[in-house]
Order: sequence, then C-alpha cells, then structure tokens
Amino acid sequence: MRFLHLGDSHIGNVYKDYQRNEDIKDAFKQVIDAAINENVDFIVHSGDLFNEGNPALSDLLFVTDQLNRLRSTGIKIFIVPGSHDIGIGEEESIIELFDRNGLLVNLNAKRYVSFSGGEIALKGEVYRGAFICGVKGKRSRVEDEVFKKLKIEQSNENCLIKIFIFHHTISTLGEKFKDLDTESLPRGFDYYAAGHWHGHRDNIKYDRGIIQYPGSTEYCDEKEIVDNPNRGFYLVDFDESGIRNLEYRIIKTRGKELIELDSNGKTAVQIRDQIFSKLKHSDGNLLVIKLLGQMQGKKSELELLKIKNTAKDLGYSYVSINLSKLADKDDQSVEINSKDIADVEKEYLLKKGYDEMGLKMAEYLVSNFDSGKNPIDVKAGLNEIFRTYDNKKN
Ligand SMILES: [Mn+2]
Repeated sequence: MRFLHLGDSHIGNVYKDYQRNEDIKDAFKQVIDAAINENVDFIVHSGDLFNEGNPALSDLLFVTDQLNRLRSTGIKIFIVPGSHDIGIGEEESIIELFDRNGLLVNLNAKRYVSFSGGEIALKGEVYRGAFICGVKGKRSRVEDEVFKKLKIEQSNENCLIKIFIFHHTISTLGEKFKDLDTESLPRGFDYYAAGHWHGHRDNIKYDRGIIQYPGSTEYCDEKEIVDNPNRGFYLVDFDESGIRNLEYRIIKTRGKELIELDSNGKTAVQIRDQIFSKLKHSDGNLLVIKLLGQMQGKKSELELLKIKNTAKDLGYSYVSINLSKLADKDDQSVEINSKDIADVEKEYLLKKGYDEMGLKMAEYLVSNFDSGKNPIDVKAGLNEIFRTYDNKKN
C-alpha cells in the first residue's frame, strides 16, 4: 500500500501577485499528478487546503477540478481543516462543503466527533489497511485542551498502520513557535501527518511512530522564499510490517535569487544603479532584494516601482524589495518629551505624521504583538478599525 502526504497548499490569494497565486495552484496540481502517476491508494492532507475560509469562485473551481481527477482515478483524500480553511467566526469550514459533495473526506465532520462527559470522542476511517483520524487546526493559540479531552475510538480491523493528522506547531520545533506540546499528541500511531509549519521536518520520533511535516507546497511569503530550500510532499509505502519506505518528493518551483545590498551612505540613485548592475536576464525566477544600512536621502526616492518593472522586463516573475533593515534620514532621531511608554509611542507617531486612524492601528498592533492571537484575528481587528474610520469619512 502507498499513500501520499501533503499539507498547507494554500489555494487562494496568498500574494497580491496573480502569477504567484497561479504558481501555488501549479504546485498543487503537480502533487495531484504525482498521486495519479504513482498510483497511490489514498492521500492525506494535513490542513490549509485553501488560504482563506471563503475562497474565490475560481479557486473553488480549480480545487473541484483537481479533486475530480482524483475521484475518477479512485484515489480518496482524507483531510482535517487547517487554521486557514476556517472563516472568521465560522463553525464549519470550506472543507465541509467538499466533504458533502463527496470530493474528499473531512475527518472532523460531525459524524466523526462527539462530546460526552467532558470527553471528545473521535472516530476515524479504516481504508486500505490504514486507520486514519485527526484533529483540525484552530485559529487561536494553545489548543492542548482539545488534546487532553481526546478519546480516540481506534479500530484494529484490517489495520496495518495508524495515521493521525493534525495542524499544529509542536514544541519540538521550538518553544517560540509552538501552539501544542508535542507530548499532548495521542499515542499509539505509526505516522503523524503534521501541518501548519511551512518548513519541512522529517522523522521526529514520537511514541512508536514518526511525526512528519511536509511543509507548504509553495513558498507562501518572502521569508519562506529566502529560508526554505525547496517544497515537497511524502510518498509512504506500508505493509504488514508497518511503514516500509518513505520518500520526500520535491515539487518543481521557480528558481530564486537573493540580492543583499549594503546601502550605508548611498543615495537612492546609487542604490538603484547597484541593484540594476546585479540583475541579469531571468527565466521567471523569484527575486528578493534586501536593503540594509542607513541610506542618504529618503526611501521614497528609491522608486521601487521602477526597480520592480526593470526586473520584470528582464524576466523575473516576482520581485520583492525588503526595506525593513533600511534606515533613511527620516529614521534619524525624533525628540520625545513624554515619559509614559504609551505616550512616547503616540508622540513619536504623531511627529512621524500618523493620522488618528494610523495611531489607533499602531496602538492596536503594539498591544497585540506577541499576544498569541492568530494573525487572521489580528487582521480582522485592523479591518474593524479601518471600517470605523472609513465610515466616519463617508
Ligand atoms: Mn498554513
């Protein structure tokens, strides 16, 4: 028997860039191609099939088409909703729609989960020699509670291996990132199909099994482009003796180039010229430009659009220019008279020319920094502020 494990495919508007979102779809299609070509018995997806809980029609149609390809070749796909598949304030997720249409199996559909006496009883499926069950991702941090109450009704009938799907960042990956203690995971499984962490991590030993993070199927932001060497999924063979073979298969993604430029003491024109001198003709590569140091003049003089357009004309498919480590003359000292930290922040921002809405947003972001809130919720809060001030204007 053979199954394919992928996660975090994020179909949707990950980027503002149309081509990048198409790249994300292409990566997903490559995985479906592989599943069909490798004749797998089934697929396990560890959540974040979509990038948002209310995807655009074109994304819904794309996924429907790909899942129909699987259905027509008899390959079942088992999934739990990821944190991104669930809309803000929604009980159900977009995954449920596909389950009800018979295009996939949502292992957290109501028929698998029941609550009684402070316990959460979780059922799974036995399919082609594997028992498969899982727990969906959450939009807030720390969900150990669910795992503490979990009572899995495991079936041993015709079962060669046991697979547990989850969508959390476990403490083994680093305390800083964790939203679940590794030890909270249920015991007794052979393969823990993990999602949520976009980098890939193999062979984390746990109880009698292994925890596997395939990572996202495409780079979902500039940091992932820079940090991650490649994207991929797992092909797993098993028989009576358990897991027999495990392969990490790489997805074909675009080539990438990183230009880091020390901009200390340089003018916008000098910086731009230096960037231009480093660019060459490209066959659709991703380009990340990082500017460091204290430049002369203002960042706005860099004319980022001009740099981006020049790079695109040379054939780069995506250009990101990172100015977070670049200072300009406006970043030089501002005199502050306030004493209280909140007042210092406010005075600083006012002197920087922020308006009332900008101040509210900054205040909100600072108070939510490292709060453990999910970025989606923080974004919703920001939108709320935006709407409040936008309504005032109209
Ligand atoms: Mn994700």
